[in-house]
This record gives sequence, structure tokens and C-alpha cells, in this order.
Amino acid sequence: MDRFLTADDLAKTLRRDVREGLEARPRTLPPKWFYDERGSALFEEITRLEEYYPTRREREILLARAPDIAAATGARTLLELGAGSGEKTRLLLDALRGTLRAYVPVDVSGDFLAESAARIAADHPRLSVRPVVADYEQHLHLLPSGERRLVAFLGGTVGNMPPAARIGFLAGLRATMGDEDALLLGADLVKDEERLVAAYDDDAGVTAEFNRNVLRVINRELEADFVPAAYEHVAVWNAAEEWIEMRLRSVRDQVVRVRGVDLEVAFDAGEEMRTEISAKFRRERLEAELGAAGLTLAEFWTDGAGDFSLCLARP
Ligand code: AVJ
Repeated sequence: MDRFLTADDLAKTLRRDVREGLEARPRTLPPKWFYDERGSALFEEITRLEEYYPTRREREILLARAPDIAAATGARTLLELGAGSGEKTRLLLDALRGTLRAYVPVDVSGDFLAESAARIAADHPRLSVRPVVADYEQHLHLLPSGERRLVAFLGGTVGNMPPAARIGFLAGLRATMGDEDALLLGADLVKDEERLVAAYDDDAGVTAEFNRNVLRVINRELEADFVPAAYEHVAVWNAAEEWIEMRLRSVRDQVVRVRGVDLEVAFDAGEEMRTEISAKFRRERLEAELGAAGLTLAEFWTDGAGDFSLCLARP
């Protein structure tokens, strides 16, 4: 397994993110720190909730379009950024089996990566499976090169980046792509506010636990003393920016110590800290942002209900 990111790098990034985020006003914490073992399990649970439509919709599109993706790309290498649930990967691997030689799952967490890569390798004995531990916002240029690569960035995770970072990321990705390469991008679409908010504030409270999990991660990794139950989960639709915001609202005045970064943070009752944005797109915006990054939208597929999109883009 190639490692471009050590546990030490990750710890440094966490310290910097937490220091900067907790000193900012309003306070923020980046969403990448939700996903420890418990957070990843909670996210898997979210994907099975009635209210959380993106995973089901994306699977529907992949199921219908996998043969088109295979025909359009003839991919030899599949690079999957933020390699998530194996199920979507499986659909792609099956559809691409005529041309595919290598599968490169990329993730910041080596633990999950090694396991799922081993499982996939066992099921696809002729496929070279080469997991890479890397942060796709930092290490794009270090990922394996090769002919006819298909870079898959699924799930709508591109929406977690603020617009400027997103365009920078796409441009960086474009810079690593050859003429024969393609990008398969999953992007959630703008829809009714009620459905959007429900998807991020489910009745069973799973998303609320997922949101509060970032506090547990900081408690453990940075010797902090957040009381997760003292923060309420908030999900709001920001209509001007067309993104969902998740926040944690302090239910009372409280002071938190974060020993690992030598910080003491005072929260007022009702004070909100932003923990995630999840941008929702329209086709025009995706086309424009891909264009700004030097990529052309070749295909734009949606599910039957028009909830979610899969874009195929090329240099
Ligand atoms: C995995 C980043 C796509 O933004 O919808 C789910 C994460 N946050 N519920 C999303 C998430 C709250 C999810 N992504």
C-alpha cells in the first residue's frame, strides 16, 4: 500500500484544522474529521435511511449507466477518490471488466482501505488492486499515472468543498489528467427545501449523532473535553449559496479545553459552530465549474426522479 500521508501528517492537519476552526468566528470544523470508525459506521447507517436519498439515487444511475461509462471510457485504471462503500465500486468494476487492469482506491484512512482492497482483490483475481493512502486535496499529483484512467469521485462529496476550493480541486485534478482520461463525478441536485433538510436531519437522529461524532474524535485525538450531548444538531438550507449547512449549537454557556492544541474555547448558549456544507447543484453550474477547471461535460445523467446526477467529464 502506498502511503503519501502518515498518521503524523494526519495528526498535524487535525491540530491545525481544530486550532484555526475553533478560533474563527463563527467557529467551524471541517467535515473530514467525522469519519473515524464510529463516524464511518454512522455514515453507512445514514445511507440506509429513508430520508437520505443520494446513495440510492446514485446507485440507480450507476446501475443504468455502467455500460455507457464502460463504452465511453474504455478505462484501464479506475482511481476512486474517497473510496467509500464497496457496493458502488463493485458496479463499476463489473461494468469495466472488459478493459480494466488496475483499481486504485484512495483514502485518508489506511485501516478501512486495506480491508476493502483485500476483499475486492479476492473477488477480482486478474485485477491489480493498489490502494493508496492520500489526501486527495493535497496529493493528486502523486497518484499513479497511466493510460485511460477513469477518476471516480462519487457520493456528492465534491459538495463538501466550498466553491473556491472545489474549483481549485477540479483544476488540480485536470492538471493530472491525460487526454484519454475521464472524470466520473457524483453531484447532488437542488430540490425542495423540505426534502433537503430532512435528508440531513432524519427522524431517527442518526445524522445528529454523526454530526456530534466530530466532538468525540477531537476529545480522543486532542485530549479535549467536549460534552457531545451539550450540542444540538442543526441542518439548514442556505438558499443563496445553494448548500446545506450542518451546525452544532451549544445548548448552554460552556468552556471547552482542547489540551492537544492548548486551547480554551468559550461557547455562549445558542452559539453555532459549522461542521459541514453540502452543496447542491444545477447542471449549468456543474458545467461552468468543470469548464473553469478545464474540463468538458460529456454526459450528464440523473436518476428517474431527477434527484442526483452523475457527470462524465473530459479534458
Ligand atoms: C458523504 C459527504 C456526500 O454531504 O451528503 C451525510 C455526508 N453529511 N449526512 C453528504 C453527510 C450528513 C455526505 N457526503
